[in-house]
Amino acid sequence: MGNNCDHPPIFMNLALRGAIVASFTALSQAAFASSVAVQVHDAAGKALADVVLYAEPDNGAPAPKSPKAAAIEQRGLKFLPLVSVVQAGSQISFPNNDKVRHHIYSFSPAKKFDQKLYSGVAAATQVFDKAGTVVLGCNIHDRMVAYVKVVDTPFFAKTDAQGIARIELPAAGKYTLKAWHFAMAANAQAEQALLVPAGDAPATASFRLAMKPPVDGDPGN
Ligand SMILES: [Cu+2]
Repeated sequence: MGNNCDHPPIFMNLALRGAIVASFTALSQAAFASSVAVQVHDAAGKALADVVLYAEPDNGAPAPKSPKAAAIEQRGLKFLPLVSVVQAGSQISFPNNDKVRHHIYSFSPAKKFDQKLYSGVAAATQVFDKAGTVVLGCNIHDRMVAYVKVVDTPFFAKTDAQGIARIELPAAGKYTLKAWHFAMAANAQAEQALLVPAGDAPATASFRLAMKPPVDGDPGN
């Protein structure tokens, strides 16, 4: 009996842990009744990270506006993250966490701006209000590059190192699912119809994106 009295706490902990895991699972399924899990590979079958995926509802209703603030920092003479996705109307700040100054610019039609030399958080926040692709560079450091994909929908995600992304959706129904990668070929098949069935199980989709051929003489390729 004495032994038994020492052991119950262990069993209770295990049971409690199981109950907590189960209730978290139930909660997350309830909160996101509809979603789509997307797997992206390149033409050779290699998982592709940093692919922007976004879903536009097919019912013609305007997408809800919920722009969120984002940040692209500079650290180690790099922009971080390399790829950002925001809904049109979102603000992006550019904290400089390097000891040197940077000078950010974009010539992209979707968002042109020029942020003269600065350090710390002196750079003005920029509003990205037009859908499109924005390429950022630094006038001082030629190798610095970042991409901002501005989309007209709040339903988006970016693939992880395994080439997987999950987009939470407001409801079951028909969507157009689009993919974008900064190095994809102009003729890449980057759009597909998506039917999200009612129910708890996520819909699934996959893309096989053709990439641009490597540039001759580029040691990175
Ligand atoms: Cu720089």
